Amino acid sequence: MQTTLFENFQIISYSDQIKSIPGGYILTGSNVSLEFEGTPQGYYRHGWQSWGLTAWLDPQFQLPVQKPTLLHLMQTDPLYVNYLAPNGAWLGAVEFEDGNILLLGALGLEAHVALHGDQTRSDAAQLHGWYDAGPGEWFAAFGREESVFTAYVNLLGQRFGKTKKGKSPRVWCSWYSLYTAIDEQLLYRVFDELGDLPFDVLQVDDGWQVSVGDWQPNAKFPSGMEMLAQKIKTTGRKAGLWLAPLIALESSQLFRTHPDWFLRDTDGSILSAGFNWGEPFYALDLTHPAVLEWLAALMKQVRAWGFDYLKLDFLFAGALPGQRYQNMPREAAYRQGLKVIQESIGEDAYFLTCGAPILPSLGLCDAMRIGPDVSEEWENYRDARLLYNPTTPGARNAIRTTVNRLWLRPLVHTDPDVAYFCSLQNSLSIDQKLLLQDLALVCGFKATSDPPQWLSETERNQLYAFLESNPVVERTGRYTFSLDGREVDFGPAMMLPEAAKGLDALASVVMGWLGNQGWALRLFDQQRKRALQKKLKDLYKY
Ligand code: 9PG
Repeated sequence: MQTTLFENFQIISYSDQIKSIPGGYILTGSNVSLEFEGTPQGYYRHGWQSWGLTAWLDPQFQLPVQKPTLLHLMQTDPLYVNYLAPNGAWLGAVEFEDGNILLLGALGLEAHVALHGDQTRSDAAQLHGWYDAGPGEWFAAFGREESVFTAYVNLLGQRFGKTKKGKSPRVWCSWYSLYTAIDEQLLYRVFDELGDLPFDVLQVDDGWQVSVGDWQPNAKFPSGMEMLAQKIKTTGRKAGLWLAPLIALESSQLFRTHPDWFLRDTDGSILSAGFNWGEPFYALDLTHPAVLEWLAALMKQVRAWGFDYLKLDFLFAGALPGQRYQNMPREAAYRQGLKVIQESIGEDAYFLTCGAPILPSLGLCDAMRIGPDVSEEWENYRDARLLYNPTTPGARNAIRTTVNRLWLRPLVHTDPDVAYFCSLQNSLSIDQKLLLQDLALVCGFKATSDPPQWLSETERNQLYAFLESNPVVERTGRYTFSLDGREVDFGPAMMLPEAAKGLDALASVVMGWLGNQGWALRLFDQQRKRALQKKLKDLYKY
């Protein structure tokens, strides 16, 4: 069916069915397209999972394929990573000269949007949306950016639901200072030193487990997990724990005992879902009844230990394309698994998803990481420029994607990752640190990993004030906000690097190749661990 939409703007829609609703139209079809005249100024690209690049791009700019390819499954939507035209997961939008935008957004799962030119006319283009698994509904809207996204997110809320929790807790998380070097002694010490800093949750991140897949405490936690949770609770806070329950490392007991529980490639071999911790890891098949049973038991175990804030990470693995026990679309399989997890966690605990496919997680969690990891540096030259990888840790990458996903706020607590306050071993400028802090205030989700011992008195006071502050946030532009009347501009984080040229292009090929070598990633991992040990020794005199 072909209809002209939006009175003051000629957009031809090709879809099976069209219904007008306040603020836009609902289109139905497995393939829909909105054809418009004129050259768009910008294209809104929406990344598939938490870490995936989300930004307004120049539609003329050919986004380089990020490297290394070995990490595509864990950093991108592997189905579309090589797609040439501007494209993104579930939704896409174009911006016109007058500042109005045209949005096409899926209201269901397994959907993708791209900006295509018209082969026969140079002045016409289309926002083209398709469902991978049969027909579904779309929302089409034209107008001011904020009202268009608000209308879209409201419709998503009706279909997927939203968190029932009020405010998000203030979190101290062990990752961005101690990384995997955590042990019982060190954490107990940090917990004691936090004193009266107003945190609601102390969250233990990666490093406590025997292996990714084997969720028992390792030798660095001899007193066990119940004691750890207990210790946190005696400080008057909730105990938080990180797990990556949908994946298992090659060397884990889980993977070795249950190879039949994992997602397979079309050729029947077990599909590697990525490479981290110095080895490949694999994805659990969420359509396998034994896997769901195991997951439910794991969640109940963690809750029984006493943890009531769970950060579940690397969740994208549950929605990767592949062969499943039961033939089911990938995101539907994920959502079914996440529901089992959510029910086993129970409503009285707080559930944060990370590395999670965005739409399929809505309504089933309280908070969602909406950008990649931060780090103690603004941008890493190798990653940004040579690998063209906007998903690796770095303050700029995190701010860019997070700010462009703030429209999700009505449905889920939006976690921008941690803010830093300490100057020790941190190359962020004061302004860059402030941007991260202000982003946390805009998101309404405050977290840090700074151990109190690393903070000067002034820095500790700043952290205290940050945790206590509750500014009135007003959006004044796409990247600008007013916090209690103070202007904040996230613009400096938005720019993407230029594609590598000249010598850099050569270095890019070499680095891309290296990044695909297991041994190189392992070496890199070891080097990072050594540097961390040295840093902790310096800082903690251990
Ligand atoms: C623990 C960490 C922290 C962090 C998570 C996640 O693309 N990557 O290679 C990649 C690796 C790790 C990662 C993010 C991306 O970090 O976001 O907060 O919990 O795991 O290992």
